[in-house]
Amino acid sequence: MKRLLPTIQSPADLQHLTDAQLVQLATEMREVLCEPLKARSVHFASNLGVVELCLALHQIFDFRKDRIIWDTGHQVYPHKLITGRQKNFENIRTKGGLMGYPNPLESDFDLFMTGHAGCSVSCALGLKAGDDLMGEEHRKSIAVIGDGALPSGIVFEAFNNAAGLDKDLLVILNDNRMSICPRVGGVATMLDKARMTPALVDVKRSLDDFIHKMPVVGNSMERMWVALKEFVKSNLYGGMLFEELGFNYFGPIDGHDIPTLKRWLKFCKEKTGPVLLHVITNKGHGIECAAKDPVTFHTPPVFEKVENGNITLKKSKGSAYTNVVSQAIHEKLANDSKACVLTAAMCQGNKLEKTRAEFPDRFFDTGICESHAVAFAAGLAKSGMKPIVAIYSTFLQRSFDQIFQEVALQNLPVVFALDRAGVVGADGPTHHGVFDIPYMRIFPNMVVMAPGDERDVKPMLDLALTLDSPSTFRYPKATPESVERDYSPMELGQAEVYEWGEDGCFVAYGALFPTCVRAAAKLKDMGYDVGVINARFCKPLDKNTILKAVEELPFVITAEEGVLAGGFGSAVIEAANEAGLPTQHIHRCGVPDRWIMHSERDEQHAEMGIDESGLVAAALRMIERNSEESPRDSARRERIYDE
Ligand SMILES: Cc1ncc(C[n+]2csc(CCOP(=O)(O)OP(=O)(O)O)c2C)c(N)n1
Repeated sequence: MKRLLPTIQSPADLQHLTDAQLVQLATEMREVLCEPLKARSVHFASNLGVVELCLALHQIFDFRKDRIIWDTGHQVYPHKLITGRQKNFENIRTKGGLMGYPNPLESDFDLFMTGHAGCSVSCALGLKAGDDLMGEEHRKSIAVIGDGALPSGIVFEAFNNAAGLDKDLLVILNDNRMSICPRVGGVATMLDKARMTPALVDVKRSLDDFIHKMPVVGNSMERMWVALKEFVKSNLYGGMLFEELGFNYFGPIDGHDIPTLKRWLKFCKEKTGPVLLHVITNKGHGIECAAKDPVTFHTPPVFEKVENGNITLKKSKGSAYTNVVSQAIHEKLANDSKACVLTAAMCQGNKLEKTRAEFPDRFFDTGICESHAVAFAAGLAKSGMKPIVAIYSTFLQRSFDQIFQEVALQNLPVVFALDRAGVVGADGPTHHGVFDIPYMRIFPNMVVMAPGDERDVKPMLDLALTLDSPSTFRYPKATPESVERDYSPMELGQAEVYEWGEDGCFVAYGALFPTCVRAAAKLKDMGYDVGVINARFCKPLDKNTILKAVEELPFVITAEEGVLAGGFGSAVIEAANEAGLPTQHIHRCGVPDRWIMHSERDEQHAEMGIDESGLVAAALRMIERNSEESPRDSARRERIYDE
């Protein structure tokens, strides 16, 4: 049979296809979705689940003018395949290749570069309001949102606003009963109830049409029809929350049946005001193992073998910092009945499954609701518990204000364990956790720290749980490393001097410590005596140790996997400046003031000069610069040292 997918260069090429051809196309698209996984980990099960929905949407709407926002954006691969990006698809998530999320730089069919969940309805509503004001009322606006993202608070803010504005907005709820892990909470229960009434969907549609077409004669007649509609609503689909919020709710419908999807999309297209279409899909649809185990197949490891539709996954590379931290958290909960842990829908990502199973009373999954999670943790702390908020650095940004007000301002002992802190490789700029050092260190009383290596993790968590103020520690998406040394005990605000050197010093904040140790060894081979300090704390900063280096050594290089603006290096310069020390011989290595695109984490480190050779090069530049110093400069430096 002739393959159809290669003939689809743009959604315009879909228009003449029959439903049977769309079904064939869906099968071909699923085959292509498997391809990248032979080489690297990519989002998988969510994409398999929306193939038919994507095709139906592109046939019924024209997204050269209409607007579509795929919430989060991890399920955007089918959309990429039919919007002119097929030939580059194989290189998705590699340096210079397609991004794994929507990217307006790749295509006009992508409107926002996103990767965080929850903002689709707000953006689609804003687009509609903007288009109306710009005289482009004909443009339709659609948000496709999963049942995992749906309970995010901002979604309900958008629903509230949409109903108030009464804009023509179509929200498609892609309900596959899964977040990454099984979905949790009251909205999940509500959706489960709605699933039980699919047979009544068409009755509801006919009644809705009937009610809308009935002439309204006088006030009492109007009241009667409103009452009838309310009766129908509450009896046929359980008084769905969406209707109560002012949306016209339709569904649930089968999200894998193309004719059904098209029929309902056409129907919704003609509706005015905010409409929600509830679509039921299977995460992993069409690939048996993915449908059976959507948790593993959300972003599975590389495929080792694909045989007769069976997929064998490559064994993962071994441990990660996440494992070390989750093990430490588990031990804490086992030994301290006040310790508890919170995740915002990332139980699997944070590797907290064992803790969830063994301590269900002290494990809280809030769903994708980071700001709520932080305020909730504040409540737990106030009542005497010791909450550990385990959230990725990038997602915790969503709760900046709760960190400020509910936690820091109250000086509550909440511990923030920030996973994926630093650059994250293939996910790219939507997911890099590079802002947390500045956004945490600005709060009074916040203890800001980072383990230098694997050995630092447990003592740091132990210390955090003894504090009576909030604290945070960060760790990267990386294989843990351990530096051989006489281990210095973890003490609040104390750095660890790994080695003192007469020619200069690296001050490492966090997991770049082993890289700095290797860079110093290389410099030693070249004949330079460069020391290494494992800073451990950004706040309180160990001024005794670090300013001694600033004061005594020809150069100091700070190394951090975070933005330079306001980060650890800035903290060192601020402290030196406050102490009246010169700072021009302090060089900061970290994340520069531009977006770091997707590629391997190693490639990103090299790009930013925070890999071993980048750090060596930085040291050599400092050495060279110092040797080029004018006699006046060096006299001045000597005078300062003498003083
Ligand atoms: C703010 C935020 N928190 C957490 C995540 C991590 N995350 C990515 S996809 C996902 C699950 C989304 O579930 P759902 O919306 O139902 O989509 P599905 O994958 O089931 O299609 C989560 C928790 C995120 N992207 N953004």
